[in-house]
Amino acid sequence: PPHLAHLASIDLSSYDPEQSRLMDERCILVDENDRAWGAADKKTCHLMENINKGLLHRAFSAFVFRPSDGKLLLQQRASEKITFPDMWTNTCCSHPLDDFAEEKIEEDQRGVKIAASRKLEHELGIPKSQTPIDQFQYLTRIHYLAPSNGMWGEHEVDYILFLTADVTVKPNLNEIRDYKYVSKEELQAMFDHPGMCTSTHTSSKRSSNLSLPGWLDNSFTPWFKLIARDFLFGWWDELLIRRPSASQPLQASTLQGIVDGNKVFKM
Ligand code: DMA
Ligand code: MN
Repeated sequence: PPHLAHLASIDLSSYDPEQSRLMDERCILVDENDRAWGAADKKTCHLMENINKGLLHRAFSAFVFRPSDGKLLLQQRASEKITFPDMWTNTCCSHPLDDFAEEKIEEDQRGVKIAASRKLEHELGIPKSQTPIDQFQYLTRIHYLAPSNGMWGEHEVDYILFLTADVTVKPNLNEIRDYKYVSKEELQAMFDHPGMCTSTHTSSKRSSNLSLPGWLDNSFTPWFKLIARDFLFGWWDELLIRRPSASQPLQASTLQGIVDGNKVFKM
């Protein structure tokens, strides 16, 4: 195990109190092959000082699609978030926690699916009854490293999960600032012209005044850009193509076997 930074010296008092409190959650530490070897609090895991020594933890990225039209639900992270505030990203990301025995189950990726259902409720207010564990489709895992601002960043083995479901969203404003459903074309347009990332639900606008395309500036989280670049659009096409008929709902389970789920893709 790497020698970790002295955490007592890191002061969270300038951050949002609720987000500071959540830094005490305990993440699952893994090696590059996603073998669990320990646990550490979220603060320890997200300090670049520790990440630069190789500290790596397990995470998930959930993508929720609307059955009727195949649109993807995006969220904009709240300004209160300590890492990657205000950025647009996939439906929900977080960590399976060492604090809960059921979130450590590796068979059928059950632990990360349980964590995804828990966080979809916490961040977006989606009742757990609308996100049954068995309905999540695991696609693959990516290993990536991305600095955020100042001393914070991400270094994760991230499980990509798809779910097609009708969900009721009641945003937790400490977590998400905004949300919207987008088609493939609409998401592509957001990447090409990030200044157009306005909302369908609130009047909030993006804070960035850069004119760089969204692929380059801070309009989107780094992991969402990586997943979009290498995987998302292809899988989304498959999801729409494999739809049994226009009147039948999309099923994420039709994507079974589309990618090597045993692999950890290093991005
Ligand atoms: C962490 O996401 C997980 C990934 C894949 C980046 P997050 O920062 O939204 O998680 P949390 O809100 O639980 O800290
Ligand atoms: Mn993380």
